[in-house]
Parts: sequence; C-alpha cells; structure tokens
Amino acid sequence: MSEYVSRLIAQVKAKNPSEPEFHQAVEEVAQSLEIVLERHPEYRSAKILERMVEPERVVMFRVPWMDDQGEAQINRGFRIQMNSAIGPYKGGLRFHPSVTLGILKFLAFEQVFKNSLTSLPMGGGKGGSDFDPKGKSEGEVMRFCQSFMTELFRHIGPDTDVPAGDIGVGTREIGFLFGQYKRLTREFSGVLTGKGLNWGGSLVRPEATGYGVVYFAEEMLKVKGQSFAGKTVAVSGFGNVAWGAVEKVTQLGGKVVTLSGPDGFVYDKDGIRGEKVQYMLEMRASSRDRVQDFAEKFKVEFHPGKRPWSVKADVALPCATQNELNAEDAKMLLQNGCMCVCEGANMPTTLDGVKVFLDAHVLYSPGKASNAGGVATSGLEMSQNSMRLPWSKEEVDHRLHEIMTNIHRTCLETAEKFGMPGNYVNGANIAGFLKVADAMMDQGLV
Ligand code: NDP
Ligand code: 2IT
Repeated sequence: MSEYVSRLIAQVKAKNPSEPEFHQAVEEVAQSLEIVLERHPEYRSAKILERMVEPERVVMFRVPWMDDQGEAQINRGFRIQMNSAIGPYKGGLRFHPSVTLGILKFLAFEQVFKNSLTSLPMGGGKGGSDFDPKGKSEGEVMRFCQSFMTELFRHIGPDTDVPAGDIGVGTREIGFLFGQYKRLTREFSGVLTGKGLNWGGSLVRPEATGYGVVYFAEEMLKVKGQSFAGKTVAVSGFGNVAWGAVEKVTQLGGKVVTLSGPDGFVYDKDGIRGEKVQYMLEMRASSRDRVQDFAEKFKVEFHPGKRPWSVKADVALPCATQNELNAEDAKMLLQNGCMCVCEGANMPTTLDGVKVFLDAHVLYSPGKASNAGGVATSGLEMSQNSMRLPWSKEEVDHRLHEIMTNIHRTCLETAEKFGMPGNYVNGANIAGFLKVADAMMDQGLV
C-alpha cells in the first residue's frame, strides 16, 4: 500500500474511532484508488479523498414517540449528507436496532460512488434510526415515522436531499414519512422516493434493486459465454432486494435454492418460485423476521443459525446485510463450484472474503455496482416527479436494464484501462470516484 493511502486510512481510523464498518468501506475504496492518485497528483494536492471521507453534514436528533401502552420511547435519528458534488444528496433510510453513526457513514460513503456509477445526477447520503420495527404495531410505526420526519423535514427537499427506503423502510414507512412532510411543508413534492403508485411513485421501484442485481449478474455471466438458464442460485436475505432478485432469476430460467433470515437459512431443492415468491412479501410484512416460517409452510429444509454459503450453487447473490459473508464462506462457495458472486446488499462481504474472490479470479462484483438499480430507479422516479408525468412499466424497466448494462461495461472498461482486467471492485471504485472528483475540482475548495 502506498504511504499516502496508508496515512489516509490511519487518519480516518484515528478520527473516527468505533466505526469499523466505515473504516472497512474507506479502506476498500482507498486501496483501489492508489493507481489513480498516482497518475493524477492534482487530486492529491486538492485533497479530494481527504474531503470525501468527511461528510458535508451530519444531522443527529432525538425521536420521541408513544408506544401502544402509553409509554414514552426515545430513539436516535440520523441523516448523513455525504457528498453533493454531482447532485442533491440521495440515499435510503434504515430502521434497525444495529444502526449507529458509523454504519450510516459507511452506507453514505458507498452511496456516493454508487450514485455516480448510475450516471444520474445524484449525490450521496444515508440516514435512519436505531428503531426496531420487529413486532411493532402499525400505529407505533406511524407515530415513530411522524416524529422522525418532524425533525428531518427541515434538512431535506426535492433539490436538497431525497431519502428513500433501506432495511426496515418500505412503501408503508415512506407513506407515513411523506404524509408528515407534506403536512409540515404544505408541499407535494418528490422529496422521497419509493412512494406508492397513486402518489408519485414509480412503477418497478419495488422490484428495481433485485432486478438490477440480476441484470448485472447476467452481464457478468455473458462475459464467460453463460446465462442464468439452468443455473442454481444461492440467495441470502428475504426482504425487498432478495424478493426482486428471486423473481428475476426465476424468469431467466435459474433456480433459487436458498433464502435466509436472522434465524437461519432455508434450502428448497425444487426452487423458490410462484406462490413461494409471493410469500416472501408476507414474511417481510409480518415483521416477524423469521425464515423458519417459510420452511414450515412449504415443508423445506431449515438450517437454524446458519448462513446459506455452504450449499452447492453456481451463482451467489448476498442480499441481506453487511459482513454476512467472510473468507471461510467465500472458500466454501468456491469449493462447491460457485463461479459468480454478485452483491445485492451493501458491503455483504468482509475484506478478507473479497480477497478470496479476487485471488481466485471468479466473477465478483461489489454492491455499489451491482445493487445500484434501486437508487437508479429512484433517480427515474425523481425525473418523473419533476416532469409530473409517469412512465410505463416497460419504459422504466428498459431504462433500468440499460443503466445496469452501462454500469457493468463501465466497471470492466475502467478496470481494463487501469491495468486490472476483470476486477469489478477497482473498476467500480475508480469510475465512481472520477466523476465525483472532477466535479469537486470544478467547484473549488468546498
Ligand atoms: P429489508 O428490510 O427488506 O430486508 C432485510 C431483511 O434481512 C431484514 O428483515 C433483516 O432482518 C434481514 N437480515 C438482517 N441481517 C440478516 C442476516 N445476517 N442474515 C439474513 N437476513 C438478515 O431490506 P432490503 O432488502 O431493502 O435490504 C437488504 C440489503 O440490500 C441491505 O444491505 C441494504 O442496504 C441493501 N440495499 C437495499 C436497497 C433498496 O432499495 N431497498 C438498494 C440497494 C441496497 P433483521 O431486521 O432481523 O436483521
Ligand atoms: O442502498 C441503496 O442504494 C438504497 N437503499 C436505495 C437508495 C435510494 O435512494 O433509492
């Protein structure tokens, strides 16, 4: 590692203690950028990377709300406005008990590069709360969302910062948040994406992240002259991203044999399709967070407390959460003949897991490239809101497909240009960086 990059990583660690996920995200990107910073000393002297690891703004606030028993509950809310060089801050909101400042900073940092790769004018941001939706009533979720927005509304806007969903935040929560924003501002605007279809949402947004992951994986397979037809696929997670991915893999002739939740994973040798895919929506809406329910309903194998990486699969799509696949899991996948790992979640693979995939030269793509279809379709929702004109399903899906194909090509072309053919990690990091860095250079020291 160059002295410049190791010094930068050391500074980030010293300045942001107890934020291991943020360190991990920065380390991965900074290592990829070594060669760029070498070739372009102007980025070093303008301290572009030093600026990019410092959020433009962080808002942290109290979220008080009343539970169904009449007891006061207090959560913590955040919005990280990471980088606005190429557009308004854009990125999801996560409601999960594991949410901390460090987790959201890693997600916001990743989002900057991802949004740049989409080619749409969106800066990077992320937010959320340590609120746990598990087991909460609809009334509790609504009161929480209203209280959350009562503070957040003053920091966001359709040309300032446009939040959306992530873990624990779907159309229902976006609805409660949007209703409160409208009430506070007396404005009906495209301030959030992932809205319901009747009130400004875009067709295909719910499916977009998962579909996008599979469109991207399809391009990866094409590089080796292959396709999804007849392939066995291991998916982790069971939420929004996993759902879209399972549906699209099945449409393309692949067979998804696993899903996972915090309680373990299910193995379905016949393949997850039809009503089983529909049931994923019910599982998520139930707020029970159990895939054992799926195993019981469809009488398939359930492996408590385990992750799905020990099964035999040609393709793996990690779609649950960060650091859910380590070096040992990676080796197991390879031993079982896995040829393509395409990330749906954000940073699901640990740094040593990534190294295993890169050293083995299998097809491996980082989430910031392959899961960009969600935010890209959010960008398309923003366009439709600005025009006040909705597009058809075919139009949105066609644009999503085109964007994913372009991101795939950009990653490979950039990797090639910088002498690392086939390395999607470096390709994504470098291409995502260059656009933002050049915009920052143009805009002066801000
Ligand atoms: P959902 O809330 O729809 O589903 C995620 C589910 O996965 C949660 O119910 C969660 O359960 C569960 N989960 C958490 N940890 C694990 C684990 N270790 N193993 C298995 N399941 C687990 O979230 P999304 O599908 O929206 O998000 C999944 C991932 O995709 C996240 O990394 C997110 O950042 C990323 N992503 C999402 C996009 C979107 O548009 N929604 C876009 C791009 C990326 P529990 O709460 O109990 O932990
Ligand atoms: O991680 C992500 O890209 C998302 N959760 C989607 C963000 C968005 O603004 O649609």
